[in-house]
Amino acid sequence: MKVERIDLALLYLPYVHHFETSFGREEGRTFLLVKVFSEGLCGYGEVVASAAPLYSYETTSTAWLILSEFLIPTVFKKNIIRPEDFYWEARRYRGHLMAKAGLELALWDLQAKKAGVSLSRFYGGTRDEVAVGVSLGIEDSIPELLRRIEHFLGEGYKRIKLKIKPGWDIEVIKEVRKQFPDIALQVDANGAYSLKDKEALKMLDEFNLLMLEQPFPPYDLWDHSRLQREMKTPLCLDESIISEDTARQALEMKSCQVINIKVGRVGGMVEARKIHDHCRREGIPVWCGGMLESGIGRAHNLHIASLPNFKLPSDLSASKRYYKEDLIDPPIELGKDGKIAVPTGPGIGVNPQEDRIKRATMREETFTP
Ligand code: OSB
Ligand code: MG
Repeated sequence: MKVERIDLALLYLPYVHHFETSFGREEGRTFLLVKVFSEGLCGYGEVVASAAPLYSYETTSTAWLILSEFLIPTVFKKNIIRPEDFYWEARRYRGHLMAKAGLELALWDLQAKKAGVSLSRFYGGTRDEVAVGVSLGIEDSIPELLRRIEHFLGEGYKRIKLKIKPGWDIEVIKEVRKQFPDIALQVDANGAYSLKDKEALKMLDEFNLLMLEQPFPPYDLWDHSRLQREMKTPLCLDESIISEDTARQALEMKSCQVINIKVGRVGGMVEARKIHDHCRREGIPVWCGGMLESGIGRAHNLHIASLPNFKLPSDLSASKRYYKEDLIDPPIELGKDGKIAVPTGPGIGVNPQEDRIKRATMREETFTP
């Protein structure tokens, strides 16, 4: 079995509702799809880099460049088809973890389809549905945010995550808690604070939050440790954790008590599993983060989140919460008890709709050996 062809496409999908983080407001999402072809099968992967280098230094343009000039040629030159082999070859190149993850995930999908089993089965997942929550952006006003929270609780979501930034934090959380005293609530700052905000952040302790995610910038493990020492709310790291080594270092330094695993951020499933297993050994719970993926990337996340140490609700919501017309059919839907079923068909287990992909595509290229 050989990879016969790899397709790369640049897509844009408008959101149902804008999404604002401490980086700014976005009305839609630009991302890449990778398709890997072999013996009549097609494996799909999504590259979660955005148009601008805000969440990470990667962009859709850097990912396109790294894939087309280095990663795809490596697959053909070394005759790679196994994702683990790709992982080892791709390690030679520094960084560009989202670009690597997109191609590695496409190879995982291909392997599982070849074996005729779902990715969850292939990975050794232990649950057939995953506890999820909704991640809500910054809004123009507190009443507007309260309305949105009410709406998603009404749809059956059992955990709410709110984006915060300086000026949209304590006062907002206070109002949310006043109206919803008992909901499972957590907040995410995407690195918008610094150590000089320590006293203000400590005020979050009174709101019974599940966790405070990434208060400081990515490369600040030490400052996170200094904050965690003085806060009872568990800190969760997202952007800071890019490998098993950074996870180990963060835990050794006591920089956090929870880890958010995003397969794109850590460079693929091989590394994501290492982080998962490391945390499991250390008794640290993980959950699956999201990058507002299309149904293709979200299906991958559902399979990953079926592994045993994903113990907290993941940022995985129904298709209609993100996009009017998701790229897959049927769409992903919220089931009972705030959970989403893990797809059971071969590979990602969902059906990408080529006509919708085509309509959303702005640029495409086919690569052959
Ligand atoms: O920090 O978790 C984050 C979206 C884009 C960039 C960063 C983040 C997010 C989310 C979205 O919170 C979660 C989702 O996909 O539902
Ligand atoms: Mg985050």
